[in-house]
Amino acid sequence: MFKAVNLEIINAENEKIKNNLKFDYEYLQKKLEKKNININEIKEKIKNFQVALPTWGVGTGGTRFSRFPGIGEPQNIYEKIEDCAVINDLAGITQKVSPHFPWDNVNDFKELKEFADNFGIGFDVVNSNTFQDNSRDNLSFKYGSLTNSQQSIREKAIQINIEAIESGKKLGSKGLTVWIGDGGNFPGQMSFSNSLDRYVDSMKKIYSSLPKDWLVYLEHKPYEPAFYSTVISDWGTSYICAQELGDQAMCLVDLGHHLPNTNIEMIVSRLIDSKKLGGFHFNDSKFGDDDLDSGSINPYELFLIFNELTIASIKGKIKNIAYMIDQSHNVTDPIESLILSANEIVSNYAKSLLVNYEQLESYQDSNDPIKCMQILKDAFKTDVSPIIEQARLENNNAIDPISVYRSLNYKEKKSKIRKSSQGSSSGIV
Ligand code: AFD
Ligand code: MN
Ligand code: MN
Repeated sequence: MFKAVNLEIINAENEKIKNNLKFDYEYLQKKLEKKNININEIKEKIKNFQVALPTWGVGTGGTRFSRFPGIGEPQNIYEKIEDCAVINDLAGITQKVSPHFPWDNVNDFKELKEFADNFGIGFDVVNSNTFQDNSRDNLSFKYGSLTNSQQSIREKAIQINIEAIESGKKLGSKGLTVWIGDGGNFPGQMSFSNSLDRYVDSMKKIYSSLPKDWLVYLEHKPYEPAFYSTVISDWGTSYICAQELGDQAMCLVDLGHHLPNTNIEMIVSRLIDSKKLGGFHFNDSKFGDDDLDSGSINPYELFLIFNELTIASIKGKIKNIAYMIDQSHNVTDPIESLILSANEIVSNYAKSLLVNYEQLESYQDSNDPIKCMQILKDAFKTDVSPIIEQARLENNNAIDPISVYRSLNYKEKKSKIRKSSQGSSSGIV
């Protein structure tokens, strides 16, 4: 197998800080022992944790106003996979990439799969894009895709999703995420009722093309690009549609796709109990679908989400939740942002493993909100970085991935090989 980052470099850097880590790990081990927590058991879970990287996330994003490309940006799916492999070699919990079709233009799937295999990279859930025109055929998505009033346009959108499934099958993927930008900008522009009916009809056709061992993930979003109403606006609508479609349809929670102050962790719990929680798009936000780095604004929320996931998995209510990152990096090197995001995600998962749920439930039952809050806060405040770093060390990844990455001058070197893209076009990604 080919390594995107030379293992000798990683080992040499690890060697320099290994002793410090040993000290920190043993100190945390003793602290956790007092609480009857076995640090090694947690570390093993961390070593097996996985979150998928978005192919579109390794390119520099943009806003409505402009895009400022970085140097050495990946220009095609092969180069994107190479960047994802760098992240995975350093951070180690990002073995799979989630492609976006037709953004990711692939001519030879066999060759692409072999290329990815060589880097130890696999393919996660595939995403379909029916929110941009791509109008070779005059069938524009300007007024919607799967819910468009014109049947021919709906058919085109259905076809794009079926093609995404076909592509995913060739790459070894096991799922499709469907997010549509459909909605209205003005009251009265579209019938809420007719458009939802059309969505369900279109999705039924896509659903019938799913292989039996696949899932389809329905992703909701309250606004943008439509600013008055969207067809799949919230988890309730998503749940109703998933229910209507059948067992292979699940709901996907993108952390940025909620109105401000929404209690996302409670939505997660509700979806778990209704057996429809399928996956996540991790990111963070201050105002809307900001697609900022995970845990950069509200890490406690991320922890509280994992708190719901961990208690549910202890109780046997969930398994195989699809974790993906969905971010747009406008001012940072996406590789660095994705490394830090993966680290935040796994760290908050680790913190949730520190919660004594029996104790929490007993305080809940005896109506002791202070103790309940303290149990969660104690776990959240614990610095779990020695566990995460030790897991990385044992998995042959970097104890300190950012500093190893910086020592590589990776983008600098790539800028000499990769041709740079134009700088002035706007666009979310
Ligand atoms: C949207 C959604 C969705 C989609 C993405 C494209 O988050 O997951 O695929 O943007 O960047 O807001
Ligand atoms: Mn998303
Ligand atoms: Mn989004």
